[in-house]
Amino acid sequence: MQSILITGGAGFIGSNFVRYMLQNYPDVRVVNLDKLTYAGNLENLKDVEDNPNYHFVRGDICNQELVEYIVQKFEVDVIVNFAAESHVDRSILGPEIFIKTNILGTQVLLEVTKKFGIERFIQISTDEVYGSLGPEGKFREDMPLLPNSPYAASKASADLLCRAYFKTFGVPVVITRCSNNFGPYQFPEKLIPLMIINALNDKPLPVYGDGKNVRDWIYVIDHCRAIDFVIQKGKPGEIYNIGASNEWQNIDIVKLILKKLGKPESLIKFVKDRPGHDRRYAMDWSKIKNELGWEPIYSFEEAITETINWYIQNESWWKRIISGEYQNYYQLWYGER
Ligand code: NAD
Ligand code: TDX
Repeated sequence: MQSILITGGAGFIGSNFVRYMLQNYPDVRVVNLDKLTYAGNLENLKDVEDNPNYHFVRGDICNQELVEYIVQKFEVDVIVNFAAESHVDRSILGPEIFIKTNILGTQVLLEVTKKFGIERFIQISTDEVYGSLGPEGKFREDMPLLPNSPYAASKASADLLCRAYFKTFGVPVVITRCSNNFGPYQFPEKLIPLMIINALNDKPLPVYGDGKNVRDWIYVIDHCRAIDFVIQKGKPGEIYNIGASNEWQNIDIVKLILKKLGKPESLIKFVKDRPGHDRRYAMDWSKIKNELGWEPIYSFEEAITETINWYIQNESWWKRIISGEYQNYYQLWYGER
């Protein structure tokens, strides 16, 4: 690998991955193509913007002409596609953009990968494509795709296009499906940062339904490490689940955050459930462990404490975000709950 195109690199996981690549591969050129939607934020990458190996291009993955130009200009040999509309609740409010970016955008990237013979295309997918689990069992790579939200359906559609481009055209696609990430730079619409910030502001913490939905949490840097393993050793046409065997009921995560911040549980407010709310996610990640040798290395206890501290120390980062468009979204979604 000499030149990697990271799409969506100004978002939460993408920015952590850009930083990870620049730190671990000082000889690799890193190109970040990001549309800078409400979720994209160049402040996430302030510390790397002067790195001579780092290049930022503002643009849309749906723009094939632009993607072709970038691939030629920077002699890209690997593409990692993080660019997406990523929030389930927003996909309930307005699904169209999810279809455009997550499905049509992925198809554009696949087409360019095919046209220029790019060596690897890594599609960053999600556990949500499998749907919802009962109290037992875990998602395996060979399970059917049963998405329940417009977001999950758009990600599942992109996975199927990746499969088709591999089978029909031999495009060297590898799909990863990771469980819920947490860590620095996560946009405060997602559970963990939303709860930290509301608690810091002594605002109600909106827990959907009975709070007993289960998510399997992984520290974002462990996810970045797994993607690195997949770039190096992943087999084209294969799918790799990524997880950390760290299941939590939402209510327990919320109580943990309150405890660590020294805030009262009376801030918790049970609100109207998310429609189509998946009950439980849990990943079987034995394939990536056995075949590629990856496993998570960060302790949840330490990583969540560090993440909470990051939000305490980076108030100006989130204050700028929550004072903008976020307010309209928050009113629209939580106002009626
Ligand atoms: P995010 O919303 O924080 O970031 C998405 C980024 O994509 C933003 O920078 C945004 O500006 C950019 N983007 C959106 N539309 C674009 C377009 N048309 N062209 C170019 N850039 C565009 O999302 P995230 O949480 O960092 O997730 C990144 C990827 O990882 C997504 O594909 C998501 O489905 C997947 N994923 C996320 C999680 C999680 O827990 N957050 C778990 C598994 C998989
Ligand atoms: O205010 C809230 N209250 C609440 O109870 C929010 C925002 C969430 N929740 C619940 C819903 C979920 O059960 O917390 C859980 C986590 O919610 P999100 O942070 O919205 O994540 P989730 O819906 O699980 O999806 C995430 O993981 C898979 C990411 O947002 C996706 O991008 C990824 O694909």
